[in-house]
Amino acid sequence: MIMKKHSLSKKLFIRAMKSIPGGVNSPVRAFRAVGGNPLFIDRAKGSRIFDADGNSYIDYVLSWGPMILGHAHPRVVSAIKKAAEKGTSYGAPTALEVELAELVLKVYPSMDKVRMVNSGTEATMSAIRAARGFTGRDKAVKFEGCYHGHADGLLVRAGSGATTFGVPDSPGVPKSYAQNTITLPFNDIPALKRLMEKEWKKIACVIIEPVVGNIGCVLPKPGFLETLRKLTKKYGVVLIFDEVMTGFRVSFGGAQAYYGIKPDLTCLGIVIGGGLPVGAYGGKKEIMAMVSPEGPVYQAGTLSGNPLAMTAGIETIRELSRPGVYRTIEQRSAMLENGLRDAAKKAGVKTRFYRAGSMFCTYFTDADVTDYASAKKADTGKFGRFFSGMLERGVNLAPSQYEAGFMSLSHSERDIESTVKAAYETIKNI
Ligand code: KE4
Repeated sequence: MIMKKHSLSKKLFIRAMKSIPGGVNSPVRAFRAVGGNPLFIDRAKGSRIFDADGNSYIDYVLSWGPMILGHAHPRVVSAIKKAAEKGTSYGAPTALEVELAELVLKVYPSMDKVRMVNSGTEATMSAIRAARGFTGRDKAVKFEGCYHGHADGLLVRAGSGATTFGVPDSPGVPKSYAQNTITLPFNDIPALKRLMEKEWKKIACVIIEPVVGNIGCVLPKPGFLETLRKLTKKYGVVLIFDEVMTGFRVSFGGAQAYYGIKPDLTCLGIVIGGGLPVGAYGGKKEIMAMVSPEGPVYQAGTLSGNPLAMTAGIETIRELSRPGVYRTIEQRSAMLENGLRDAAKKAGVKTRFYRAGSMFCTYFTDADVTDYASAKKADTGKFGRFFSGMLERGVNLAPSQYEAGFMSLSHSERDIESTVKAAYETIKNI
């Protein structure tokens, strides 16, 4: 195997570290969990990304989920170009925001109203604020390993980069903030029941990733989400589904459609911006009526509903709503799952592979992964060697055992065959 050249990425990284903390604008990109220097990307098209040195990779990060159609989709790119010629931001309402809002409400019938923001973090922190304003209660419940963005109160036992870097309880978050966040083990119904029976009067909301994509890919046990819905309804606690990652990913209607659970509020992001910065939160009209200027709960954003981002989101969702799109993505995802399982088995290496729709994760462990504690038992050293071996063989995976991988409509069967071949060659030498 000819080792790839990364000299330009290396030069850029050295330069970047002089002006940007850690040389990156988001920690997980720094390759700290897998070793080596991060790739600096020059361009992308379809299923592939190309780094500064011209190396090409089949990409399963897809910008952490948004590029579900594949990179630089012609319809999305030309629509953004046209929108840009009309100006890039007005700070005033536009028809585009109404169009995207109506599209989202059509696909997510649990949502009566939706507010656009600029990131998943803004979506979740605003949803929690609306729930607190609606109930008059202070506490928010989250699950260990779930990552809902970096708002202070949510960096408690958080997943994603917070777990990768061993700061699930980040310094800089005052104890008083963290005191209003209660964490539970994911999939632990008895713990959930005990907490709700004892503390419901203080609990404004429960926020959950219905499929936990920020410790890899952890599925809800049968009955867990249903029990959560029953208990939150019983005690008047607002149930927030953080579908920033699972929305349009686990199915067109997200995890709520996939599992048949109707949350009170939903947070979206990633796919609904088509790669441009968009987050959204919405749900029951009586809760959303609390949000300013309709109600007293303040939330704002200079670039919220930005015309370019709205255009990218509208075109992406229109493409996704075409017949057969999710069938194709499902077929490709299942083909990859079967291939990766076979590769590990043939190589005689114990792994666990989990998938929900077109998000997935390979854990290097020989025990089931059902929550944060069991995910933490995975062999991150082995994962690091897997990641590097795959990169050298032209496959780009998320640079951490505690992240999910994603499939796009543009991944061909040939891409998947090459990925599986690379996986077997990598795993057998691990
Ligand atoms: P942003 O604020 O990064 O747009 O979204 C935060 C967020 C909220 N909720 C869920 C379920 C999420 O997955 C995320 C962001 N996900 C990570 C990937 N694990 C973003 C990658 C990064 O931090 O660079």
